[in-house]
Amino acid sequence: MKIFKTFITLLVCFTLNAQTTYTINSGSYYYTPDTLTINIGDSVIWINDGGYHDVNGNINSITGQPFNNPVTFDSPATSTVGAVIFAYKFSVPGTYNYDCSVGSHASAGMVGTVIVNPPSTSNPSLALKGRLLGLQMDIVGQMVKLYI
Ligand SMILES: [Cu+2]
Repeated sequence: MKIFKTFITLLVCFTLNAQTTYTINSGSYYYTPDTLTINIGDSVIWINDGGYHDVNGNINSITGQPFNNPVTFDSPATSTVGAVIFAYKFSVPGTYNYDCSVGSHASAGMVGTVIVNPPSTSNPSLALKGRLLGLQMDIVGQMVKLYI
């Protein structure tokens, strides 16, 4: 029974702390997927399928106005096929718009959005308080307390 309880503890901890890395393929003139919804703490990497591209979340290349993202990012451009153009771990929730600032790529359609869910949406199990499989369980933030 002790081994079983330990297993459940590990399982709950793993579920609460699970973080995902998503890949966005980038090419002329697309980001695929162009809209991606993730949870706070997840990471995104943009891979270059071909061409010369960057990941610009600073100044909108079409309008010249700031994107006003929760956090500003702006990667260098690369022409290396298969290279990581940009990798970023999102730790602030909100909507992030970005484009490729190379040439007229943005107006050709090379724009994208990443939506980062706040913790309450990403981890609905955080609201859990009660009994799991007969074990008294409290969840406080990222901490799980099991009373066994
Ligand atoms: Cu581009």
